[in-house]
Amino acid sequence: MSLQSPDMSRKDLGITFTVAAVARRLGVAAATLRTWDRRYGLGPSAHEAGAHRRYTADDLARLETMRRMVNAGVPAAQAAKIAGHAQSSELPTIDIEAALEIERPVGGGDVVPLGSANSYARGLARAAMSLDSLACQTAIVQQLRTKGAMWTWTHMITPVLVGLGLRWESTNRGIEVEHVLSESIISAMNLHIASMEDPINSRPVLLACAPEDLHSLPLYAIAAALADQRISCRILGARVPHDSLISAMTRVGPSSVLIWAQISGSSDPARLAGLPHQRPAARIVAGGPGWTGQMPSGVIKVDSVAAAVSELVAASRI
Ligand code: B12
Repeated sequence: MSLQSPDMSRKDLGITFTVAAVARRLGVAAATLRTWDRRYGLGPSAHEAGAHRRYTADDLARLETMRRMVNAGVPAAQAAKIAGHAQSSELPTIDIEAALEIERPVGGGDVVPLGSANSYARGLARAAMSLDSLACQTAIVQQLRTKGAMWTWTHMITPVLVGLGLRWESTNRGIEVEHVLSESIISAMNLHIASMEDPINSRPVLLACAPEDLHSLPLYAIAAALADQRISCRILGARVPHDSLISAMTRVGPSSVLIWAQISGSSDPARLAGLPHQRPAARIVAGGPGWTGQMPSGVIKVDSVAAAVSELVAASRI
């Protein structure tokens, strides 16, 4: 633990960090850091008379390496061995000035409430809280490949999104975490969608957000779940103006159209009556918790991503 890269020793000037600061920086609980210290000897190596032991920049770099590996699925004991024995040149360089920022107390709310979520969701939340896009993306891609899009969305991603939403609601903080996670989800889902071969549908499915809604993640989850059934989509993305949706429908002649509203008031259901009546007819599905009020006749309302996928699959098979 005493090895220091030339870059770090030049910059760290003996500055050390508390367990709480390191926990914040890495996005792991302080209790986890204590466990890593007790079990694997990856702990603070600086001593201060009469005070708690503190972490050096080198300790921080080793723990960062450990966290990255654990997030990528390496068993903790193996990750600790690699991180503990790594040469200084193999460790990430710690920018001391940026690291010092984490010494500032930030108040409560540094934990994402996850309830009884599984270990995949917990790993994803840790990676997101550390703003580690690559770890988020890799973890999601892995589960998309092994368990499919519906499982990954429902059991890995949704608990983290709900937890981040609750955290934001109670602390007004964490938009940067939401953005990192959102971008990672979109990249991972797009990779999964692009790997689909030989779609079975000749008319595409159109996916759009309601005119004032930025919550586009469910569109990518739906597209990835449809890709698992070899159904191809066109994703129009966030905040799609009504006229643009009409124009897209006219140009591609979809088998079905999904308009997702996550927040109430982001669209007026009455406007759905003005969508073109095509031949053959497109199934119109209004999805998400944001739709309130009476739906025009012929419009199917669904509350969840899973229900939306069922409707769109059925329309693609007619
Ligand atoms: C990611 C996110 C964003 C990203 C979107 C990025 C993108 N490309 O999509 C960004 C940062 C852009 C964003 C912006 C905003 N957001 Co936002 N966002 C979210 C977040 C965290 C996830 C959205 C999502 O994809 N949900 C999809 C899935 C997870 O939701 P769902 O299918 O409806 O699933 C529900 C059920 O499955 C059930 N559920 C399932 N499992 C579990 C487990 C537990 C424990 C619980 C309790 C429930 C539950 O609850 C889920 C949520 O209702 C949600 C939190 C949330 N709970 O949804 C807030 C949330 C939707 N956002 C919210 C708000 C207020 C905003 C902003 C207005 C913030 C602002 N002041 O600027 C803007 C809106 C801008 C706009 N015009 O659209 C509120 C909406 C409140 C409401 N009901 O209207 C939410 C709910 C956060 C909150 N707790 O207050 N957001």
